[in-house]
Amino acid sequence: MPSITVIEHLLLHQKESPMATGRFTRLLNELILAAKIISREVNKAGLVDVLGFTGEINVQGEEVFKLDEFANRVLIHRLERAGVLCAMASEENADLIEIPSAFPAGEYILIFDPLDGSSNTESNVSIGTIFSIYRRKSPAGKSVTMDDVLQKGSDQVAAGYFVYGSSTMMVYTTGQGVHGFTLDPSVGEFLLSHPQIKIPERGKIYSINESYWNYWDAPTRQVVSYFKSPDNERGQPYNLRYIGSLVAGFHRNLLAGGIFMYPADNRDPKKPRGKLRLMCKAAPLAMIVEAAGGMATDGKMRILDIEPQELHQRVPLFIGSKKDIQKVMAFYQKGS
Ligand code: P6P
Repeated sequence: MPSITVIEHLLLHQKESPMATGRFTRLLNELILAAKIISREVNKAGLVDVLGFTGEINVQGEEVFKLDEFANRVLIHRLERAGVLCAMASEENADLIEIPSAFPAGEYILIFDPLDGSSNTESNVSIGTIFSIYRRKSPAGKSVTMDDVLQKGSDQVAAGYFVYGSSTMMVYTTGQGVHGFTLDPSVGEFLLSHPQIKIPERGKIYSINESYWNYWDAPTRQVVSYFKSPDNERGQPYNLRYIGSLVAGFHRNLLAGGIFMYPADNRDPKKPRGKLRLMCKAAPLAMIVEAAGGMATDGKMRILDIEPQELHQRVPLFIGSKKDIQKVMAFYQKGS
């Protein structure tokens, strides 16, 4: 297969798409450049002083890793000057990131998690950058409001992630199929390697942190018991694969089939809806999994239908193969 870059693919295969515009390709190009810089730093993390904590605590009350901060800075630096955004939001920043007046503004809004799973950097586990793209709702020229940003996941115009693992990959969708590109470091280009990704209807893998068993409600325990029992529709237990890195776990399940779960638990009264954020993690991955034929729910409703109330709100997440998600919803339906 000839080597096709991301932009060639976008222009070749989605020319009828409203996303095959010069401004959107500019946005993708800047995201790709940021990812190449982050990938280079992640891949040499063990050799230079970018490991470990910065000693700071982020807006979520979590320790900030140097690579987190580095990735966040690279993305903001590249994207603020691209001339295609009117606002950005990052998991690492409490409020909206304004586009400095020195740079031209555009119509898109970018929401991202600069380095998901970064607590794993020290153990060389794959980590990733997740991004979500919306169009502003208010007319150009006016200042951007939180209303422009707090849009349902179904309003995303594109979503994707970069996974920094044994190879660096980019997976994204504009709603017309899900496509995977692998970075060829010898030419510095992401080349099409996984066209039209489709997630198997039923998986063989379930991914969850079972150490929270005692903090889950009854329907959640029934869900987990189902996947580890031989008496399920598969006729044998699913394999448990959990590496504490959402992007890596999601990517494996997207290709092989399976379900990733991070349910609500009662460990922390301040986080009754679980740990994962809706806007910079769940919504973009939900757009991708649906475009690949899968599903994503909070247990009761479609992730993409949730009306966000605040930028960093959290959501229980069940995401992956369609039949496995339908089973989860049936348990919660019965339990409600
Ligand atoms: P726990 C990483 O911090 C992350 O956001 C996801 O990448 C990962 O799946 C999850 O948190 C791990 O959380 O509670 O299982 O350690």
